[in-house]
Amino acid sequence: MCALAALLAPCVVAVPALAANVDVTWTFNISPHEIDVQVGDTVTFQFAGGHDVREFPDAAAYGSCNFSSASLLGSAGPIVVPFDTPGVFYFGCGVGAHCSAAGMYLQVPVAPGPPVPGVHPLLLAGALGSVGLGSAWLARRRESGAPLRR
Ligand SMILES: [Cu+2]
Repeated sequence: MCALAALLAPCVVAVPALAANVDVTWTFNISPHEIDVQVGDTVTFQFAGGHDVREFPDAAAYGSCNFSSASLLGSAGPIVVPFDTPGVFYFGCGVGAHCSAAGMYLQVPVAPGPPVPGVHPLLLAGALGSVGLGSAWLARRRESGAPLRR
């Protein structure tokens, strides 16, 4: 029982944090230009008007404030952007020269979320390993002709 408790203990530690939201005041010369989140989190661009939020397709477009292939997410805040997959996502304001000259750009690295709750990977691997070992042992006993029970 103690061994089982020891196995289960990491599961308790691995319980995921609740999804978080980060508010960004979307204005000239935002700071910082990078916000780190996890899968499941959201970022909310807070602004009244006079700006927009566009998502760049890649780092190159982001680095040069090139909006030719960017997607418009909205022209009035608040704009809530959910992050469902890991990766780095790039945003800028497409109004005038707000991106290139007024610092309205933001990158959001999204880290993979915590493990799926319920089954700890080590516990699952251990259970599968035990089944595998048990089957192999049984097979060897049968091959040797030894009785399975005395
Ligand atoms: Cu703007």
